[in-house]
Amino acid sequence: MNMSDATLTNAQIAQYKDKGYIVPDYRLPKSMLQKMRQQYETLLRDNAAIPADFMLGPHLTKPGSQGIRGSNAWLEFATNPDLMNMAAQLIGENIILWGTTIFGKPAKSGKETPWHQDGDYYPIRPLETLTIWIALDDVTLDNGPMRFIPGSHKGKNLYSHHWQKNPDLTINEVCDAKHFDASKSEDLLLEAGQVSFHDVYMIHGSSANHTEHRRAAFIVRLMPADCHYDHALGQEMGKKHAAHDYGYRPLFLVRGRDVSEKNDLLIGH
Ligand SMILES: O=C(O)CCC(=O)C(=O)O
Repeated sequence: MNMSDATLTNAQIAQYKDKGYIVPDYRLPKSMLQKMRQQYETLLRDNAAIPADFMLGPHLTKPGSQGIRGSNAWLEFATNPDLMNMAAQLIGENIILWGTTIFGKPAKSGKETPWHQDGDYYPIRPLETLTIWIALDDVTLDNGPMRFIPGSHKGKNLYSHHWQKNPDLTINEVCDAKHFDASKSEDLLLEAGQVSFHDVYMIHGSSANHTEHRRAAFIVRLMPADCHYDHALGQEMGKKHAAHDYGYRPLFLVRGRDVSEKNDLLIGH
């Protein structure tokens, strides 16, 4: 790999600010991608009772309320120095990792992720999060690519959502249609090992996967350590999203220092 691939260009940083997402030139080294895919097989085997569509916190060895038995290997993948270098270009040198998820989108049965904003239920103040979306498989138009509404992050608005109880959805909080024009969406077509970065205010979603090809992605949530991950607020919000453990998430200071001086770096560990 060319070293410069792990560095965002000024044009890419400008695009992140303008559109709310970017796909850098970077690709994970083949050996890392292979290890991640092996770890994913292990994770699925160790957690056969948990639906593969949505697996919360594979980087945690202490099971959360979803009961996942995870592994440190995912923490290592999530904090890969190349990824952190690019993240630092977008959110600064003080970085806290507060979550990971695998959206597995299994072949033939992968569920839809409805249009939503992530930030609607994050106990982070001020609200900021950078998501790194890492493709473990090739993502095509047919197997449920992520779709972004470019520019929807601008203005830092959290738009109204409604609750849609539907077993065919990965999450039930759905952004009200009046806030965006789905015909303006951009599909995230990636090869396995490519990554994208998106802003917490971005409206995004993905359709179901009816193909023969799995579309799994490992997702990393990072916040600048100027922000406060408020566990007490998380416990309050957790009443609605109990399965997400927002009140007890362990925080990992991966770079720099806790600038806010408010983050509880012990809870959940
Ligand atoms: O991978 C998907 O289909 C959905 C991911 C998502 O909503 C997210 O990363 O916030």
